[in-house]
Amino acid sequence: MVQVTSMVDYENVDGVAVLTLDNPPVNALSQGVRQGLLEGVARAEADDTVKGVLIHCKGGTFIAGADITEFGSGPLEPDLRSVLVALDNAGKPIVAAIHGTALGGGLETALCCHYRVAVASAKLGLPEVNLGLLPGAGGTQRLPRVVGVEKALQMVTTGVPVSATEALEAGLVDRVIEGDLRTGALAFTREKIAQGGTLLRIRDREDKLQSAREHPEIFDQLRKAIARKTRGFLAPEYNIRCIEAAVKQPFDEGMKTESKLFKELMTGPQSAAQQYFFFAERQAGKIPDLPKDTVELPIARVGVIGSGTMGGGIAMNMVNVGIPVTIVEVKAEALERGLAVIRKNYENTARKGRISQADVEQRCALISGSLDLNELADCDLVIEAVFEDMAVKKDIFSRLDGIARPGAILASNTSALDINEIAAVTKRPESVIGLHFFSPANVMKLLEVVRGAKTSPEVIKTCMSLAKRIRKTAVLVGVCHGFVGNRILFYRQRQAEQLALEGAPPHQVDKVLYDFGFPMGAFQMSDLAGLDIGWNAKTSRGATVKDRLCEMDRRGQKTGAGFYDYDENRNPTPSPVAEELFAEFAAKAGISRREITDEEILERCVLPMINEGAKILDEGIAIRASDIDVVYVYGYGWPVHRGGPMHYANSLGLDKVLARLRHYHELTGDDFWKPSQYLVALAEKGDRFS
Ligand code: T1G
Repeated sequence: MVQVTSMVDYENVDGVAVLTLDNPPVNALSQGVRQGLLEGVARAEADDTVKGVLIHCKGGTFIAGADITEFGSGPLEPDLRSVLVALDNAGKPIVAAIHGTALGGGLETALCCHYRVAVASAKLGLPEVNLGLLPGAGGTQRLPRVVGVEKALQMVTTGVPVSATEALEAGLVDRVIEGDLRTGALAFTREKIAQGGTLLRIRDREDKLQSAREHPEIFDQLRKAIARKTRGFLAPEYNIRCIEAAVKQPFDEGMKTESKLFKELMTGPQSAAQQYFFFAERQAGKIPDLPKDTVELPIARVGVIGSGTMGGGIAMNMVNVGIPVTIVEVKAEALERGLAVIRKNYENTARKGRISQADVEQRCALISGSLDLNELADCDLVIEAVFEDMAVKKDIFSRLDGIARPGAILASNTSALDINEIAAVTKRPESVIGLHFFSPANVMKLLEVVRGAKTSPEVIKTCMSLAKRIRKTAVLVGVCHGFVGNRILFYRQRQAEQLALEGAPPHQVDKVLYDFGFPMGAFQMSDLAGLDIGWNAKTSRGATVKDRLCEMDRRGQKTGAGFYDYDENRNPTPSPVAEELFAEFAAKAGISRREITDEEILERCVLPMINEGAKILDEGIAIRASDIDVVYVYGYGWPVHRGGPMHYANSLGLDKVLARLRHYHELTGDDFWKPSQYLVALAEKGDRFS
């Protein structure tokens, strides 16, 4: 065994040069790996006793891609492309042995081997599009030559990997290895050595390109099909152009096209934002003040109080990963309705082929319903998901405190209320926490985990770990009204309504936010959520446009009208009623209305979000700026190609953000615009949100 570099070993095993990569945690193609591959292949080529080469990895996975942490620094020799040329031009058969995930540059490396074998649990993909990039080491030119153009298009534009079985069917993998991978791969390599014959390089294959040459319309068909989902993103389109180049250009020309488009993306703001977000999402799971040896509590059974939209969605998250749930309601018909909705959701998913009917039955069987809170006595975690009213929640937690077993975690799904106040009615404040799911709870990735003043490290660690188990991205936040996401949202919504008073019709405000990249604008979002959240018909006195709309029973999509009018398919049309109300309120307030530019609308909606984010950091409600960005991308649809409000502020420059906040503060005299002291301090030092 020879150590070629610190990350690559070389061993001649009876005529097969085995290159073993060891670069934890994911065997990324760091400089030491690239150097080791290049020298290892050269050594094998020069050694006459070597008849073939096997590349495999230690640890949990085959190469998971280029080393993203190297992207910011200048190119470190040897660059990946030159390493892969050496593999591609080798005179002896090279086999890649794949386990875990062969992704990005990892799959591109495997595509420059003559053969690929994998264990059944392996996955293979080109997820660069998720980083705002495209495969920059020949993946867009080789993959279609192996799996065909349509499959390649799907893989590079979605970034979704394929299983080893799918890869075998598509010809991406030559054999699925049973038992020990290294042993099986060695035997396979010896077979190929014994077989002899001409070594066929993928770059020389043209057969899988013919169909697309005859039907070039498939490219525009795909563009049309993904237009809505990829709106505003450059990378999907650039990936398509590279696959088109593979079909229309000779291999080497296609490689030049790929390289040119890769560089354009790599130097652009979108991939910077998406690379930033890749690490931001992983940072969110790191809690600095949680002792390393904090014990994680077992969660074997969960109780959910409330079988409404949120309660049902929360329950689904748990049974999706095999955790049994007891749902408690106060009325039988509400419970039956809630259980029926859960089953209907699963059956719809099964109808789309995403789960089997057996899955539906298995998951529904894990949910039991009850009208008796005492049924939750043996739960390890109880999540309250009832009406957003503090008195109701306090009553429930006080009763629950006497029912739940000692050590059970008591969580509220409240979207804004004070967890400390709820904890105070129990004898176990150390076990009380907020688990703020986002609607629809079984779909949205974000989970705001709200730590109370007395919440214990064990409870925090257990909830952060549970989030990962139910495939959510958890962000730990502190207690304030609205925590992180909704607190920032309140500021955007207030300014959106102010803009409508001053003359920008709701649909103009919404279009600006939609064009920025949000899935919908402020007013459409309010209509979707319902204008009557927190509204009380008994006490309502028409003090705001929203109150007046609720009093007119225009409470949003659910009543067919709110800020917009809705047809039977819930398609919105601007509502004269809402616009007249804004004009009426403006007149009463002595506001002279005017045409407002889209630029002003965007600035006045986004700056308050950034400013509130800075205050949240200053108050310690969020651990880091990137956590706020994770909340906004995963909870509110902030376009990931703009990184999140705090990353966006950095890209604007905090000095500019501060100057504009001061402009509006002076113009309006309203402290709504008063810049956060923390932001002032950063801007004046020429700093950024870290
Ligand atoms: N580079 C550097 N670090 C990486 C990394 C990478 N490619 N992938 C993961 N990590 C770190 C991650 O930050 C975390 O660090 C730890 O590994 C565990 O990750 C030229 C240009 C492989 C499926 O996009 O999808 O190749 O937080 O928490 O849940 O064409 O990581 O522990 O300090 O995600 O088990 C293409 C990205 C790159 C794959 C494992 N490849 N990675 O998931 O662990 S661009 C990717 C993943 C490229 C070429 C192009 C996942 C995973 P820390 P983790 P996991």
